[in-house]
Amino acid sequence: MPYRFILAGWSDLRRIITRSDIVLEVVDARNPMGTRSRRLERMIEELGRELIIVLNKSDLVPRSIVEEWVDIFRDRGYRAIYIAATKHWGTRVLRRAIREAAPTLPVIVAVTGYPKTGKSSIINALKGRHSASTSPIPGSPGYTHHVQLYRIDKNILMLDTPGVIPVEGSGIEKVIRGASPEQLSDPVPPAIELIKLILRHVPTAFRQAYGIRETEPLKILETIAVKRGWYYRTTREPLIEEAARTVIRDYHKGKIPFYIKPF
Ligand SMILES: Nc1nc2c(ncn2[C@@H]2O[C@H](COP(=O)(O)OP(=O)(O)OP(=O)(O)O)[C@@H](O)[C@H]2O)c(=O)[nH]1
Ligand SMILES: [Mg+2]
Repeated sequence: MPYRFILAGWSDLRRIITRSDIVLEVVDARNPMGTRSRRLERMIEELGRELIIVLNKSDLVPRSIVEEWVDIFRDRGYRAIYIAATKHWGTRVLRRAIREAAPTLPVIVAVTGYPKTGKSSIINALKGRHSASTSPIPGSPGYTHHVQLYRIDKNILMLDTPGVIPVEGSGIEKVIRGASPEQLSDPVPPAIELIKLILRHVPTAFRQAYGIRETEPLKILETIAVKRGWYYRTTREPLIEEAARTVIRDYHKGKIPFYIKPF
């Protein structure tokens, strides 16, 4: 990834954090530790803003497990809650957490997180029927029309632009952190790592998601390609690149059963 892109990402994040009182760090409840960013958390602390860790997609994880994760974060001194944005579960809990963390009222909230963690879904879930009303940021001159505030509650304003954490790390780390297949030079090695990781935690995952009984990652990719009729035109070999992209996308969409347990 070009250095300039990473720099721009972090400076955008800093700007968004600076303009808010409370920052939501949205993590994937299936793998909270793999989708949090210490660098983001340090930046929020440095800038003296309040952090709330939001474990989203909790519908994909047993409740007892997600509650264990929340306890782990709270034991370490963080504010943490869990929700399932697309199901509109936990929005009331989130509003309450925001009010409790608010240093002053009205309070401005920013939503940050790695790609695909559900930032937009959270903004939409919170906007709900109040979505039409927007208002300018109080006392913030020079603020352009590019970023607006939504009033999501009497005393809660939310930045409409989510802060996307730049994706860094190895191939599999990038996938876990929401990098799309197009952002990977070759989707096959990270997809194979992802399949291995999923199988370690849920041995029947690919049977459940695709009806495939294979347990060898490359075989799983080949079988997906064959089932869907994806072949190289020249060699008639299964087009595993396309299958790898499918597995990565389906993982992001939560179509493959998987979650990590604490410890
Ligand atoms: N099962 C489940 N899926 C969710 C939930 N929230 C979001 N998703 C899905 O996760 C994917 C990403 O959601 P978005 O809200 O677009 O995530 P985002 O963080 O805004 O993504 P980017 O804008 O790409 O950074 C979509 O396929 C959503 O439907 C949730 O609570 N449960
Ligand atoms: Mg989004």
